[in-house]
Amino acid sequence: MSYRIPDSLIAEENARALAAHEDEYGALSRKLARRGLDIEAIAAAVAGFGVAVPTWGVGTGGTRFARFPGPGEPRGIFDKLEDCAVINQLARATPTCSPHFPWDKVSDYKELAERARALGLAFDAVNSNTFQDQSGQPLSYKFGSLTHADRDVRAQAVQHNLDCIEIGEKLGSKALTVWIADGSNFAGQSNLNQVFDWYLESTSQIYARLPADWRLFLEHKLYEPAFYSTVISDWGSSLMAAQALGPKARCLVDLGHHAPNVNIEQIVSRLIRAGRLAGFHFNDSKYGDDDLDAGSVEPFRLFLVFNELVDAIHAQAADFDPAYMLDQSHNVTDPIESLMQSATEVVRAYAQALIVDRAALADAQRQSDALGAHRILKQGFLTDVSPVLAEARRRGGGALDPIAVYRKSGYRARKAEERPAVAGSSSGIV
Ligand code: LRH
Ligand code: MN
Repeated sequence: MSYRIPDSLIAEENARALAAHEDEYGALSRKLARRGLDIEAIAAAVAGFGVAVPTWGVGTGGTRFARFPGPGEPRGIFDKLEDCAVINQLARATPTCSPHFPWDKVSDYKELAERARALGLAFDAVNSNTFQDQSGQPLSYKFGSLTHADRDVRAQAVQHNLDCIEIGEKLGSKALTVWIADGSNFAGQSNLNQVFDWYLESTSQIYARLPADWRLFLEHKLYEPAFYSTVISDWGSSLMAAQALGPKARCLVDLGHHAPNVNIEQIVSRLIRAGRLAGFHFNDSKYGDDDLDAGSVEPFRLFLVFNELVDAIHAQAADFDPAYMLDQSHNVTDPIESLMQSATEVVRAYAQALIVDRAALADAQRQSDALGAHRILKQGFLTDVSPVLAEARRRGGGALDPIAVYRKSGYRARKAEERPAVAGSSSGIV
């Protein structure tokens, strides 16, 4: 029998911490009330917010140099779903997960959908993969996929994406995320305009096969693995493609896919304005696509992104229903702990943005009161909303302190017994 963390342990640990929690919740409630804010409204909004877990982030991640698997590594998608269920059981913010194919390939997707349902989980966007060659694959993606100079390779890549849509339909997903590594390492290696034509030619064939209620998420990335040019390198290329393809095509913002110091919150604002914001791959970074834990390097930037999202909600922006997903690589932490912490930091940024006094901010902006406006905005970020996040978890049956309960449960050690170590690849992100 596979070990599950008993809800009784959560209840015991919550009871131990309840008095202190109620005191802090009361203090925050009074602080927000002095600002004319109702903490119960924030608690309700937080309880209704969810961010998807990347199935590829549940196992230990790595880099091109090495990957150091930990104990109790998930052996496949069924183990990954079990771990996703623990993240949601304790942190109550991740009711969905985003699968990646063929990494999560199984013979029976109906069985997979049922297993997820039994664990209280659903599937968000499915991710295709034409950035690696699979064993037995007829044509290589070494020189590209959807934009390869050889039409047969492009056709192979298109077919893989159609297969992912078919799988996604069986899983109840409503979107396909397409990130391609296509690009070049030398000036002259590819015609920068021709490859964009091939991108549109290929993605329009995928777009044509989208079910009516599906979306196509186009994910841009500045560089890596291509180091001279990347076909969909920025939001401009992504938006041009989305607008050329049709209304179901949207632009996905992975926070790590931009040059250092790029104003990502303004990109978000522009994509919202265009009605083309697909959603997010949340993570954090200091240099490149570091895939570090969300909120662990630049929490203020994450807050500023949510400030644009809450502003759009207030403005009832058209065509606004972004998908919130994490996309991280956990190379030195227990992935379950990192994903619980990161989901909590994403919800924190949302709650902080919710308590910004938007009327006062608009006033200060109208009066060009630069510092006044900044202080009003920053007050949201500087307010410790931890008590309302904890209360939303507690009311949802989760843990006041998810990581403390997880460590107390001994879940990882139990999984190490249940899951014999698999000979993992010595390097690579998964
Ligand atoms: C590319 C990316 C993409 C995934 C991959 C695992 O860097 O962000 O979203 O397919 O990571
Ligand atoms: Mn991503």
